[in-house]
Formats: sequence, C-alpha cells, structure tokens
Amino acid sequence: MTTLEELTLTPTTTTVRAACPHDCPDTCAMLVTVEDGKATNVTGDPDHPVTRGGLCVKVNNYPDKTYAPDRLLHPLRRSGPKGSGRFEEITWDEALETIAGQFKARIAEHGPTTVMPVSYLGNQGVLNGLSVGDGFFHRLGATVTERTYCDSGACTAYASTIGATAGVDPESLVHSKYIILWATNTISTNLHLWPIIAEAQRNGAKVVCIDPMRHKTAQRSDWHIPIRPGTDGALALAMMNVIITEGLTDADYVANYTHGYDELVERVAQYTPEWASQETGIPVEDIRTLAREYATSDPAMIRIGVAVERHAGGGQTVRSIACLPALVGAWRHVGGGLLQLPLWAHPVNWPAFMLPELRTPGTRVVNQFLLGQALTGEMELDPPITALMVYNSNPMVVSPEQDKLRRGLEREDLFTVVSDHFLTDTAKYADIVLPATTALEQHDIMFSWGHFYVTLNNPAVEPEGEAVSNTELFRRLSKAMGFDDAALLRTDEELLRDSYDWSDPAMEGITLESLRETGWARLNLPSKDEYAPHAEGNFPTPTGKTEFRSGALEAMGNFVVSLFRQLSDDHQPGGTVDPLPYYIGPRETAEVYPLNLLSPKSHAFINSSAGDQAMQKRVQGEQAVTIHPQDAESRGISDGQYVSVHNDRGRFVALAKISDAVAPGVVVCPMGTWPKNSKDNSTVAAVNPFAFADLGNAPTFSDTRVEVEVV
Ligand SMILES: Nc1nc2c(c(=O)[nH]1)N[C@H]1C(S)=C(S)[C@@H](COP(=O)(O)OP(=O)(O)OC[C@H]3O[C@@H](n4cnc5c(=O)[nH]c(N)nc54)[C@H](O)[C@@H]3O)O[C@H]1N2
Ligand SMILES: Nc1nc2c(c(=O)[nH]1)N[C@H]1C(S)=C(S)[C@@H](COP(=O)(O)OP(=O)(O)OC[C@H]3O[C@@H](n4cnc5c(=O)[nH]c(N)nc54)[C@H](O)[C@@H]3O)O[C@H]1N2
Ligand code: SF4
Ligand SMILES: [Mo]
Repeated sequence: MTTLEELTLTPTTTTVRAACPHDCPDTCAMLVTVEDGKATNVTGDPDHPVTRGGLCVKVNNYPDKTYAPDRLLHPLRRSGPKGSGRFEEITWDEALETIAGQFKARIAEHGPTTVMPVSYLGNQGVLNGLSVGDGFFHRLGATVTERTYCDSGACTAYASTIGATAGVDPESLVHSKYIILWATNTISTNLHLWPIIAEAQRNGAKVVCIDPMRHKTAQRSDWHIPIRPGTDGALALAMMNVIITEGLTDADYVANYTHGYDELVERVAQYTPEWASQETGIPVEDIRTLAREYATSDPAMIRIGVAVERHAGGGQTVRSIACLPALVGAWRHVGGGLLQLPLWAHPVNWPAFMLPELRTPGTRVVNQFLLGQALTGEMELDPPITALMVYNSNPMVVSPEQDKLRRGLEREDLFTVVSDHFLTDTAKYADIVLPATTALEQHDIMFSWGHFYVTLNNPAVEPEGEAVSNTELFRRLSKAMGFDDAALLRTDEELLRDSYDWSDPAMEGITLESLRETGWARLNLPSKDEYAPHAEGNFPTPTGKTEFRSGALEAMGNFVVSLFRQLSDDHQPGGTVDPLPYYIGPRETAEVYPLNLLSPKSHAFINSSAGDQAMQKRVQGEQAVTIHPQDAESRGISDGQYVSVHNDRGRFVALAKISDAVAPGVVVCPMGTWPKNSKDNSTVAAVNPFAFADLGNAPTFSDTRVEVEVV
C-alpha cells in the first residue's frame, strides 16, 4: 500500500485519508490533498480494490463544495416570508436558545410528539448519518419518523426469502459467466462495480440488462430486455415456470437447501411465458431464452437495483427473484447467487446510535412519505406537528406530493429548523438554518452497501465558518435542552469506538488504530476467489434454507426489514401476506393517465446533493423528460421544447428529449433537480404518489402515471 509520506508532495502539503460520505454503494476511499490548511484536491485511493483511484463526477471536485461561495457558514434566522429565502445571521447561542425555547413551548402546549424529525442519508457515515439525532429525539419523546425511502421493500422480501445475508461479494462477479442487471443503471449509480462486470464480460460472461430504458448500462450490456415498468414479478415467476417445466432445476440443491418446493411448483404453473409476455411486453421466446440461459450458465449472478421495488408489487417481485438462485443451484459457485445490499456483512453497532432504550414504547410513528399530509392536516394527527427539524435530507426534492409539502412548510404556525450545507428548497422554508460541515471537516467511519470494506474518514481541514458536524449539532442541542444522558454527549472519539462491533469475527485484525494507518480494510471474510456463502445452504432464515414458502411472512404478515429505518418494532404494518410468491401488477394503469413516468437517479447528482453545484449542473443539464417519438408525435411535441408533465397530484415543466431509448408509453425524468433550478419551480416529486408498495412500506415512484403536453 502507498504510504502517506510517499503521497506527500512538499512540506506544506499533506495527504489525508478520507471517505466519500454519500449514499452510494461504492463508498469510495478518498485521498485529500491539503496545502496550507486548505483542501486543494481529492482523488480516489489507487490501492483500494473497488475505488481503483477514481471518484465520480458527483464528487471529484469536492473541495469546490467545501469552499463554495454560497455555502452556509453561520446560523441564520428567517427575516422574510417563508420560502422567500431572506435570512439574517445570528450566533449559535441565539440559534440554540430559540430552538430549545420553541421546542419546550410547543411541547408544553401539545406534548412531545408535536416535534417531528426528518432525516435520511445525505450523509451516510455511521457517526453523522442515518441515526445521528435519533437518541436526542427519542429522549425528547418526539414523533418517530419511519424512513423507508430506499430498499425497505426489497430488504423485507429478500430477508423473508434468503435471510439477512450479505449475499455475493461484488468483487466475485469477475468469476460470473452470466450476469443479470435487473433495474440498475450501474454505470451511473454504482460506477465502481462496472469495471468488475466488464472484466467478467471480457472473460466471456454474458451481461443482460432488464430495464425499461436503454441507458448507458443497457448499451454496454450484451442483451437489453426492455420491460414494461412494474411487471418484473411476472418475468421472474415465468422464468421459474420455464425452469421447472423444462427440468432445469438443480434437484439436489432444491432438495437439500430449499423449503416449500412442491408448493412453488404448484404456484408458478399458472405463470406461463405466454401470460408473462402479455404483462411485460417481452416476446415469449425471449422469456424462455433468458430462463434457459440463466439456468444453464455457471456461475449465474443476479444484481438487483433499488428501482426494482418501486411499484405496487415491488416486494413480491424481489421475493420471486430471490427464489431463482436456489432453484438453479447458482449459490454453489463463487460468483453465483444474488447481490442486493452486502451491508449485512458489516457488524455496525447500530443500537449504540439508534439508542432505542431512550424511546418511549408506543410513541407515534409517521412515515416520511406522508410528510405533506402530516403537515397540511390531511392526515389527522393529535397532537398536530408544530415543530419540524430537518437534517441529512431534502424533502422538497425527495419526498412525493411536492405541492402538498410546500403548503405544509408554508404554515405560519410551524416552527422549522434545517441543518444543511446550502440553502436548499427545503431550507428556504426554515425559521432557523444551521450550517453543517462537509466530509473534509469531520470524523466518521463508513460501512458500505456495495462492498466488503470499512473506511475511516479523517478530517482534512478545520471547519469553514461556524459549520458543525451533525454529532456536534446534537451534542449542542442536548445541552440546550438540559439533557445530561452520557449517550447523548459522547465525543466523536467515543462514537468512533462505539461504531463497529470490533469483537465480531468479521472485524478480526481491524481496529480503529489500524484504520488510522491504512484508511480502510476488507472485512475478515473469505477472499473474492473463495467466497460462496451458501454453497451448502446456511441461509439465515428460520429453516436455514431458501424459503420459497416464507415462514417470516406467514408469521408476521407485512413488516419492515431495513437498517435504514428506525428501530420501532412495536409499529409494523401487519396484515396477512401469502407465504408463496405471487404477482401484483402496477397500481396506476393507463386508464387513469396514458404514460408511465420513471424518475431514476440522475447521472451527475447524488439524490439532490450536488444539485446546485455549477459543474454538476452543467453535466446533468436542465430537467428533461425522455419520450418516445410516437408519443411525441401524437402530442405535437418537438425535441427541445418545454412540456408540462402532470396528473391529479401536480405538474412540472421539463425539456422534451425525443428518443427511442424508451418504449412507447414510458417517459423518464431523473430525480435530483432542485425546484429552484427548474422552469416552473417543480420536479418529478410533484407527480409522485405517496402510496406504499406491498411489502416494507417501500415507495412506488415508478408507479406514476402522467400526461405530457406542450406548454
Ligand atoms: N449518479 C447517481 N448515483 C446514485 C444515486 C444518485 O442519485 N445519482 N443515488 C444512490 C442511491 S440512494 C440509490 S438507492 C441507488 C439507486 O440506483 P439504481 O438501483 O440503479 O436505481 P435507479 O437509478 O433509481 O434506477 C435504475 C434503473 O431502474 C429502471 N427502472 C425503474 N423502474 C423499473 C421497473 O419497474 N422495472 C425495471 N426492470 N427497471 C426499472 C430505471 O429505468 C433505471 O434505469 O443509486 C445510488 N447512486
Ligand atoms: N422521485 C424519486 N424520489 C426519490 C427516489 C427516486 O428514485 N425517485 N429515490 C429515493 C431514494 S432511493 C433515496 S435514498 C432518497 C434520498 O433522500 P435524501 O437522503 O434526503 O437525499 P439527498 O437529496 O442527498 O438529501 C440529503 C440532504 O442532506 C444534506 N447533507 C449532506 N450531508 C450532510 C451533513 O453532514 N449534515 C447535514 N445536516 N446535512 C447534510 C445534503 O446537502 C442534502 O440537502 O430519495 C428518495 N426519493
Ligand atoms: S458518490 Fe459514489 S461513486 Fe461517487 S465518489 Fe462517492 S462513493 Fe464513489
Ligand atoms: Mo437510495
């Protein structure tokens, strides 16, 4: 490994090992060049087996973000109407006094659940990310926010079928001979996996991409299968039908390591390729070919993207896909099986951050997708929400029902605090705005949901202005509220020590001290050339097998498995769920509005982050909706014209991009654009529904029907 001394150029120049803080599977190891106390450059660590020296377009100018002229550097108090963006600078003491005073007064009048936190994964660090603040709000007795933006439906389905297993090591994909990329635009959203897939491809692997859009990844795949959105479950069930009827199962693997096979055979008999072809729009022969090639190639890999869960039947879709590897014995081989979120391999000490012991059992839970309803009173809440604190999230961009949310945030009687790097469209509605540090200015340690490496983030420079880390923010708030619980006042050093279960076998040989030397380390697991965790079953399910018939769903009905949710197990959705996989089609149909809108990730933004940075805005371009030539022609739309995209929930305006990269009936507009940078102050979130998918309270962003017309 290159030493820091070797990387150091001049005596006043140092190199600091850091980590990209974003909600991205790649969790890159960064090297920060610091000259005279200023960060002047960031690069990827060339020695890191996944980062391989490169950062992506979203982050490779990270010092520009840290030193951006419009960055928030001081606490602010609103001095104009909500949304006007007019603020005046105040001191931290004034800000903390105001917040504590407002929280106390509103709690005295309504009770503690009148306060609601809103946070997600703007920062993904164990210290400053998902659960920072949870202990504070539990101690306060605030409404518990359910966070199910991402993969909670897929995780529930996956865990109900094969257990909370890390699955395949992404690096093992070099050994795969058949790789199905199912609802993932890898080159944009999981860039550092692509060289591994490309290596497998050079070694003879066939790469198949199942996606309604012919994007960068589809273009580089060997076979692109355009599918009608939200119908993937039909395809997976029909693949099982073909595999079973044509005798392509691995009978020995099925007999030893699966549960409920006979019932599965009975169940999938109805899901013929002919039926699935009608649902999915994929020719019958293609469905048969896919099933045959998948069943007869070794090792065969399925990589599922998060987008596979974003429709009414997302949970059952993942259930069906998760059954496939066991049916054909793919798990026997290194590089065979299923890759979803390998985060389950990381022994993060989550309870030390979520602090469930500070929560009062039975405290009210509100899901963040319903924020607009919760704030406008459409959702009956007693007491109402009268104080909101937003950090690590930008709901005006990422939450559905944007118009309703805006109306809620405009409420004069709502006291809103936002902590962020920039004055986002959400922050504009705040009463108090607080400045947050960037990854270059704070301590953290990163798990990964895309590989088996743990990465330490060392601060490279002093914070700009009066910005503080989220950990420091909540220490200050705890003191201002008079909370003296030791757990709420832990220093960053103490939090780092609490971050991982260092005694877990996966951490053997890794300590905080060793990470300070090396920056990152691979978890203590077999190498990518040996790792086949389920070659002999060993699934972490009740039966120890792949459960075609799911004991968990049978016992619990609908529930939520997700690390990204708060620990609130006394509040599960419930209801009965068929324990065998079955088909649920899209909820919104062509009868309502003719076009199916997808809002996948943008290439140059990371969710809404970087959405207001000059370079990234240039690369991403203006908000645009891709529409098929036939649909454009029948509506009199020409390329480059502004169009209105609308339904009963709202509308946004975007540039029309006419292309046959999408099928007729499908339109695509990436999420992440800031409303203020759009033509009509609105984005895809204006038309997205709040409705949940079938499992795990997952979103249904892809289950959005719209009409498009010239403005
Ligand atoms: N550049 C960039 N990278 C990111 C992010 C970002 O914002 N920008 N965000 C990060 C986060 S938080 C996440 S969760 C991941 C998500 O990364 P991905 O899992 O790749 O998710 P998306 O980009 O939303 O969608 C991927 C593809 O799914 C397709 N799709 C949509 N609906 C369906 C469907 O019903 N069936 C099928 N088969 N395909 C469908 C879309 O056309 C899209 O091409 O990316 C991470 N990486
Ligand atoms: N239409 C549509 N909507 C979607 C999706 C979709 O595919 N389509 N995807 C969903 C998914 S998968 C996800 S993961 C969510 C993402 O939702 P969010 O996690 O809310 O994502 P970001 O937009 O990145 O918002 C993070 C905010 O946190 C701020 N931030 C970053 N670091 C820090 C910090 O250290 N401290 C503080 N205080 N703030 C910080 C950023 O500047 C940014 O404003 O969006 C969901 N919304
Ligand atoms: S956003 Fe993802 S790909 Fe880009 S630098 Fe961060 S971890 Fe790497
Ligand atoms: Mo996500």
